[in-house]
Amino acid sequence: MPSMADPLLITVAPTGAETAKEDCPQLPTTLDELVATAKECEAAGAAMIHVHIRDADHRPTLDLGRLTDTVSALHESTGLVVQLSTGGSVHDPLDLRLKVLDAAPDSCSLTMGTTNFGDDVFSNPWPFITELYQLSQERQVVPEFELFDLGHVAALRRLLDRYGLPYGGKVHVDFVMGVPGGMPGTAAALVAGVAALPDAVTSWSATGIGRTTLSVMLASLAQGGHLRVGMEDVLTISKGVPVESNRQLVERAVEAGRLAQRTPMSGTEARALLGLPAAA
Ligand code: KMH
Ligand code: ZN
Repeated sequence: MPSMADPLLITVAPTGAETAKEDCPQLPTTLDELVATAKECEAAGAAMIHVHIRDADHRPTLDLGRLTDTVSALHESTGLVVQLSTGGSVHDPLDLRLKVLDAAPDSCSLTMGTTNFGDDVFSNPWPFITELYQLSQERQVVPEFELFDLGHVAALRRLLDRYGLPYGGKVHVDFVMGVPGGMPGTAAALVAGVAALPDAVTSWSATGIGRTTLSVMLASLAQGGHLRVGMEDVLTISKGVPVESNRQLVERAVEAGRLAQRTPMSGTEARALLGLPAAA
């Protein structure tokens, strides 16, 4: 389990699938904007990027050509671990979400159960989870297990018991907290989640949606965890003040980590943490 002295993994989730470009022009939605964001977030201290892409009209898409070009562009321009979202948007069908692995990312998100998601439902039935997991093992893609609820921790234990360890042999999870319909973004919920993790888990991070971002960040650091930040998860830097850029959120995470005596890890260190081979 992580300790206060461990290097800090900062994952940036710059775009997400929920915010419209017209409501937030600073949201990176084109490939050029995404690559520019990735470069500045890496320079600021991020080591992994969690990617959702958009189409020419800035709407969420799982277009395989675009996903493949995105993975290549991010690998060419940065040393970040590239994680593609298999969650997509709440409207994406399960078969297209499985096809995301055809774009050959380093890592993919893998959510451990269905959850209410505001007024919508984020669907992750057990057969989909097991199919995606076995596909990730076959394709040598490292999953990041997304836990939106405490029940998802139990589902992770069940998955590992039945299907063994992920590709690379490490088990990295991310608590996504404060989604309306999921677990609350509180220190108490994070403590309960961490205490319930299976022994096979080798690293964990946490992110709090919206106004829970700071409490989850501080609670994670207090327990020696890692951090995910980005405009997928929060659009204000303080009450009523819009986030200017993803870099600003990464810089804040670096500063919080510094207070906890944690130094941001590089992409190379993140690859080792996650059980990925060194970059080509
Ligand atoms: N956009 C949410 C419905 C993931 O990336 O895997 C799902 C999500 C999780 O963001
Ligand atoms: Zn996501």
